[in-house]
Amino acid sequence: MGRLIVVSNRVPPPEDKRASAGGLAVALQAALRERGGLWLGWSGETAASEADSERVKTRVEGNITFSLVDLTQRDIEEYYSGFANRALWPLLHYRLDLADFDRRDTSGYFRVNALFARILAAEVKPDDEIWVQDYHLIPLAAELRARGITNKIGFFLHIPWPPPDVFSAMPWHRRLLETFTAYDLVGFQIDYDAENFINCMVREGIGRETSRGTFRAGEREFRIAAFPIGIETDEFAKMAVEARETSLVHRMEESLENRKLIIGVDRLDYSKGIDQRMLAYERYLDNNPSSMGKVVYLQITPKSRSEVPEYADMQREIAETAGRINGAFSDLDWTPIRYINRTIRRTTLAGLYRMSDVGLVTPLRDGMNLVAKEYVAAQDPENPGVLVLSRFAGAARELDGAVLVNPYDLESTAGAIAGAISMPLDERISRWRGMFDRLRQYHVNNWCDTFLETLEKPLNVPAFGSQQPPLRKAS
Ligand code: GDG
Repeated sequence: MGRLIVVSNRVPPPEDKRASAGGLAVALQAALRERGGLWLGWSGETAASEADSERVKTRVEGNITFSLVDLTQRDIEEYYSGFANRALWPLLHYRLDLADFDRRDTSGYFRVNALFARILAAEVKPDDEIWVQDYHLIPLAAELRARGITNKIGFFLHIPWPPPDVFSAMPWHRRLLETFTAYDLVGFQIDYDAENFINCMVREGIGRETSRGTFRAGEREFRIAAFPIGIETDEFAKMAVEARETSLVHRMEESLENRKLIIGVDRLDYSKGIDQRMLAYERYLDNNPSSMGKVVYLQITPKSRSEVPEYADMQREIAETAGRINGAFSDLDWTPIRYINRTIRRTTLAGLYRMSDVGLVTPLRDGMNLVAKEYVAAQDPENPGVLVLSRFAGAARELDGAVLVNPYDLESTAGAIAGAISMPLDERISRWRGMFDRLRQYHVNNWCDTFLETLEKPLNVPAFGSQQPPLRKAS
């Protein structure tokens, strides 16, 4: 078996700075270590000139080589902040109102993909397998094929895929769709995304499904399937047990003075529905006067993509909503919302999940949502909290013990919060147990292995067997 090559927008930092790496980075590195490999991506640094971005920096850790590319200011603005985060991100999260389709950004996006392909094509050996991660790099395989690369290439999209009427609002929708045909396997988080994608391809007349999950477009035939991403369940559960006893988490507990705790954890992003969530909590307080002074909602929201204007606006709006609710409801010795606008250590986060009575995860649209899974993994089996989860998160297709909500419906979300706060222990345990068992069975390493095994399989062999997580009934 040849090496594995992973390509993603960003590459994880060196080992000594990686203390709290998330499950995805750890799982991909485990897969790379197994076969030896290469991880290519943007360094996060700005190159002084175009010539400088062709000079790849490498870092070697055991049998993994990390290849880091600096991008010019123009590349960063057009490819990353522009097309990836102001066109594709809102479009794929169904937010046409926030999308900015700019010609220059589009050509910057294709230009940077061509740059990565040029760099990679010089490195690829005949039996290497290539795994491309996420929406920043959709045209990469097409660029590699144009340079004569015939290796197996897989692609996994971490975020949702919308139906044709939404996707076709982007002026270059067909051009982008056509580039997918260069892959051997295109993976999505859940079946709904895969279905939407197939509908987009068929609507554009690019090809047709020949059998379930196999798609033909001209001379090329490739697979399309769902691979719901998991977490490092047991490791996270262990971390939560340990973190629960740290002084910081004890301090938090003391400050609560026996009040119930609701927790929300999200990167500051409009897809996460943070503003609506605060409004639903406000509705809950309004509807339940007896809860006044008895519940605290902790929202941890590290800033992200602050260079994108829509994010700066949203940051202000959420801060205003939190301030307004606190102004209206606070008492001398109680503040209903604690809003933290910075990154918390991963271990502390695990301890905070464990001590929370309710995990409030209400994105307006989300590929999967790992916070929902981490919250479940962190719970005390004898006294677990309740997960209140948006039906528009990919995780809702899996986590059948969650209380599902429509985040646009403030009244029913408020009702779900009330129900979760007062849920009896036996119901909490029975809801939690099944979810936890499932998360243990479909660990993030399993996600990684299943994707790579499927990429290796010939098209006439059924895609996957029992290792693939079954999805709950559509609701
Ligand atoms: C994309 C897709 C998909 C958050 N705040 C802090 C912190 N976090 C960590 C969480 C979790 C991760 O960030 C967020 O993951 P999500 O899955 O919730 O969301 P995205 O970042 O949007 O990820 C998503 C995912 O890709 C994987 O495929 O599930 O749908 O949008 O791990 O714990 N971590 C620390 N401090 C924080 O303050 N340490």
